[in-house]
Amino acid sequence: MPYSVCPHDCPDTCGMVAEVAGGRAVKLRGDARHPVTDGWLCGKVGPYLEHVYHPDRLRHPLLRDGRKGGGRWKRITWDEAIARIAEKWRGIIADGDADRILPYSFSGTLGMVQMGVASSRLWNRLGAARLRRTICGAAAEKAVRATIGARLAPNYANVAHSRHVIIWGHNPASTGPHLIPHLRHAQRNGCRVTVIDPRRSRTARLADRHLAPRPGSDAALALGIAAVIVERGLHNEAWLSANTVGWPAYCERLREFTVERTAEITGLAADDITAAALDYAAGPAAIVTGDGINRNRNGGRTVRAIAALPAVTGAYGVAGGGLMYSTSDTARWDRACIKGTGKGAAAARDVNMNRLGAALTDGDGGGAIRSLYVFGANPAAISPNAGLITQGLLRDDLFTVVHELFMTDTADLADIVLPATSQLEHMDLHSAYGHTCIALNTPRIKPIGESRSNWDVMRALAAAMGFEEPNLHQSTEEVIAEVLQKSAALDSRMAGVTMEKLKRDGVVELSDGGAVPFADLKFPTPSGKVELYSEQLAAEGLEPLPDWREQPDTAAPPDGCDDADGLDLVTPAAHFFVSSSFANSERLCRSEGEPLLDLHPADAQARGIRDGDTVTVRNRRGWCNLRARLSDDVRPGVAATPKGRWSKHHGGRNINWTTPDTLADMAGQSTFQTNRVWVERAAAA
Ligand SMILES: Nc1nc2c(c(=O)[nH]1)N[C@H]1C(S)=C(S)[C@@H](COP(=O)(O)OP(=O)(O)OC[C@H]3O[C@@H](n4cnc5c(=O)[nH]c(N)nc54)[C@H](O)[C@@H]3O)O[C@H]1N2
Ligand SMILES: Nc1nc2c(c(=O)[nH]1)N[C@H]1C(S)=C(S)[C@@H](COP(=O)(O)OP(=O)(O)OC[C@H]3O[C@@H](n4cnc5c(=O)[nH]c(N)nc54)[C@H](O)[C@@H]3O)O[C@H]1N2
Ligand SMILES: [Mo]
Repeated sequence: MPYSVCPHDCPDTCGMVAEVAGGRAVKLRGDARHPVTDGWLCGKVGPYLEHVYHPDRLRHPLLRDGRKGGGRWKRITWDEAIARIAEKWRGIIADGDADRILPYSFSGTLGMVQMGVASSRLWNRLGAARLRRTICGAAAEKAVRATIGARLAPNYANVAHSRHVIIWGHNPASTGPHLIPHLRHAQRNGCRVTVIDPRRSRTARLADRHLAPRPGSDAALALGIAAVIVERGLHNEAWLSANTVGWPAYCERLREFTVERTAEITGLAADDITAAALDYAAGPAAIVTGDGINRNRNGGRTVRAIAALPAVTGAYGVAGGGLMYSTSDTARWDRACIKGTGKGAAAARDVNMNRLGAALTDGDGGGAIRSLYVFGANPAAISPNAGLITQGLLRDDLFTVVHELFMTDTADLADIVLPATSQLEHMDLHSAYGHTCIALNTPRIKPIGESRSNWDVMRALAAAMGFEEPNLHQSTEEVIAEVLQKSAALDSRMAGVTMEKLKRDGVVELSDGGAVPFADLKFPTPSGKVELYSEQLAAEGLEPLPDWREQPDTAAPPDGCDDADGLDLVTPAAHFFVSSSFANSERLCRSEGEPLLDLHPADAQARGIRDGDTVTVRNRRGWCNLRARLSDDVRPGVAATPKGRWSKHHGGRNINWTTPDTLADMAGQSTFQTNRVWVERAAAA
């Protein structure tokens, strides 16, 4: 059957069914047969057809006409666009500067071809700089792999067996909404839910208990909770001895995190920490978390400390227990096939995507980037230290190509803009990070205007560059067929996932939906056990045991500001946007409301700020204006505003003009939530 898959960055990766009449998609609904989608779509993707048929969709390739960012464009043909890009790159390569060509992409689509293949094959062959994909969950991924060996997790339905669920630094009511019915059902059956978040998120409103710690203090909280459990003898000594490495050393570490000290570090009441610990120990208890918790300077340590908790009570491999972080490693894909092994496979240069501004300006240790090719990403709006990125994009000697559905903040600053297809217009294969289904998205309508898919553009570029490798010229369907076939050779469960089956059924559930990973107590770590102590991390010079440190923003206060007057700003997901995607939808902007800064009334009063005032949020990196909302939804000392706004809709700046491009403690991770800002009433315009 013709099947559609939501391509957006979300653990739910929904199955969708589009009705088409006379060549036009007229209706889109969630697939009722999909075990996670269960027939309904979220508030953002429900109106997806408005996105597909949005009057602002880019329809033709465009060439800059006049100064950068001047907003004047000339329509050109695809042939001319491709020829110009190839000519520019041949020149750069002839200068020996292939590694100063940078592809920048991330989460516009999570498709295996339109993102996985498209972000690697051509670029490896070119010998371009390799983008380190660290903006989202790199530290958490590394921490989870180091602790339990792989990103494996029970499905959402697992919480039906839980007596207690801790949702930690994660807001699934907005960011993975198909968990919520399972959670409500569990609550009706007596399960208690604790949400740990410095602000009262939509998920916190559903909880039985809300703990609001200081941002970046969660590693201490996790260690403090473990300490309470161990001190009362509620830990599972036999399980720990049999199934973990480093239990004695970890125990030693816990002594540093008495409940009193944990309370002091986190800003929580000691009694609340103890109560949460006792609930967790009573089990079966699951911990649900995502990548939001790792986007701070303690990101890796935090996830290490959280991932240790299920071992303390022996909750790994138990129905209703475990760590529900990510299912990404469920299927074994043939990564070499996906990525292609061109002669540039060992890239001469890595560019950490969180340091894009630096790479575009002073080169960040290499020569400044000469050509940037952006697809499936909107860094001028959504990457950290956006002011520096904008400054880099304005460089006259930078040749920027942006492949997009819309004229975004990033596209505004390009030399060439190429029109991209939406998910209803191209083919792709999707696995998920919140469940274990694999699904095939098939094209349902003709491309809007002259738009082309990511992979089709790259095939054209490969041809223009004279690259003859067959894997640069396969059709999307050929790519998928080959990857499926090669992956089946690596992973016997993949043998059932064939093109024929996917074309017939749309979605295939890989493991049986109720399976709890690690039930056999085999962990794919070097020791085969849960590694509370990680030799691997030690060998890399990283902290081998879970740990917490005070890790403040590294930037000094702006001139004339006192350190003590700074606020910790968190910028989590917006409910009605996905990162900056959909923030150009009139309907969804209306639902989301105007951009607000949540301030605690005490912090507002100390600054003479009233509800509804326009305020300037600033630090050494930059500033932007927002409207203040006074609310005890945030704890004192913390301010919050969602990510996702397009700068050009709000006077040319958004909150990412203040966010840091400092890297976290592991894996070059972004640190959006270690962001100290100073807030004052805006000067009257
Ligand atoms: N509606 C919507 N859905 C999305 C997205 C979106 O933009 N909008 N983005 C998608 C993407 S790219 C991702 S990675 C996922 C992310 O999904 P989540 O993991 O839910 O990430 P966030 O919303 O960034 O952060 C979750 C919560 O962590 C809190 N938080 C921030 N700092 C701390 C801290 O130090 N400690 C604790 N305990 N909590 C903290 C925030 O207040 C927020 O409520 O969502 C995906 N789904
Ligand atoms: N302040 C703050 N900023 C954050 C975060 C935070 O917590 N706080 N979180 C970060 C996180 S977790 C993430 S993952 C990043 C996400 O950052 P990005 O990956 O840049 O995601 P989007 O902003 O959604 O931009 C994706 C763009 O891809 C385009 N697109 C969609 N489909 C296609 C396609 O098929 N082809 C092409 N060529 N284009 C397509 C869309 O129109 C959209 O403009 O944002 C980060 N930014
Ligand atoms: Mo993300």
